[in-house]
Amino acid sequence: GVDVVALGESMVTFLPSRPGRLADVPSFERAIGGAESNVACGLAAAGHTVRWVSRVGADGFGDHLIEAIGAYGVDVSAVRRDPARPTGVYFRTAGDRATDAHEVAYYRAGSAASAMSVANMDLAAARSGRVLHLSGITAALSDGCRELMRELTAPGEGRPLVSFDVNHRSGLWRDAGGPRVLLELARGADVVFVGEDEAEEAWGITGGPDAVRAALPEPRVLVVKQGGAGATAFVSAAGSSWPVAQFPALPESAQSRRPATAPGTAEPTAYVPAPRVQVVAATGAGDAFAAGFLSATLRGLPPRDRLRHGHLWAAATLTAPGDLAAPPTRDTADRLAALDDAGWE
Ligand code: KDG
Repeated sequence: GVDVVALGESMVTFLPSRPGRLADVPSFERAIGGAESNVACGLAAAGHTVRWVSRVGADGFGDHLIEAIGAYGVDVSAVRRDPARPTGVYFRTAGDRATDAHEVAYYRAGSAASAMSVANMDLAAARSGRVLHLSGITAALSDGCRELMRELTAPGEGRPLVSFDVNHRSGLWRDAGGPRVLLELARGADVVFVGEDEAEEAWGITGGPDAVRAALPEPRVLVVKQGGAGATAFVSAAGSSWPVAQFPALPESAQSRRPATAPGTAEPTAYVPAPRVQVVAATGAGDAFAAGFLSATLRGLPPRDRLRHGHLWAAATLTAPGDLAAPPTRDTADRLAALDDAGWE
């Protein structure tokens, strides 16, 4: 088995050659995107063993995705080609510097990956890692994809530890059921990543990380990302459906201070502020954060350091134009993560 399997749709991504409205951008540069394969590539670049499981078209874009993701060191042998459906692509514009407001144009309806289903995926390959990383994007792609997500997150003997990034993309859902499906999937996962803004948009939760935890008490690990401010991790010993031995327990000393008081929560919680960086493009930063957090988790590091690695990996992506940037080397990340608290204010 491998450390991590990531399953989801990847797309050839077209990055604008200059800022401005989609209507005005004259040319685009080819890159790759896909929330789950972004996580896979980051983890593989950092030396973890990783497999990406997906479907792509039997076309040149599919060739490119397989080659580019494989070049990061990700095992792509379980990726299937669909001769009848194309590989999805998307175009985006450069974000406004202050707000990162940008346009996204997806061409993925009817793509090879949108036809992923319980029947046409290699489920054994999907379950072949210690961790299975999934995201809410997949559930939005089609009914078959939604069923596949339910199958992969169903409790059962031999289920890998499921890591789930909510990734609410309101534009992808064809009906109003998205928020409920995402909440169900999150409840069934072991490690959940969600943005504070995302929790408000999808579920109407206001009141910060504690309110998100109150609504989502099941996952053993819940990470609430607070944008440029920081991130909070809740780590509980209870309610775990997977072997604790797979996921090192937390020493008491690892618990770090947190900004807000948490009424009624006695569980270990860590808050780490985000380093301030000049954002070039925010797309993919959440994936990098998840990859850094998972990498530190697999290495048995305490919650504070998992969050710090998440932030450092995210910073590498925030300061690059594409959805994906190589993470800092383990050495560099460890040195930066070891700075004292003053360095992390
Ligand atoms: O998280 C980054 C992704 O959003 C991007 O790479 C493209 O997977 C993608 C999506 O569905 O938006």
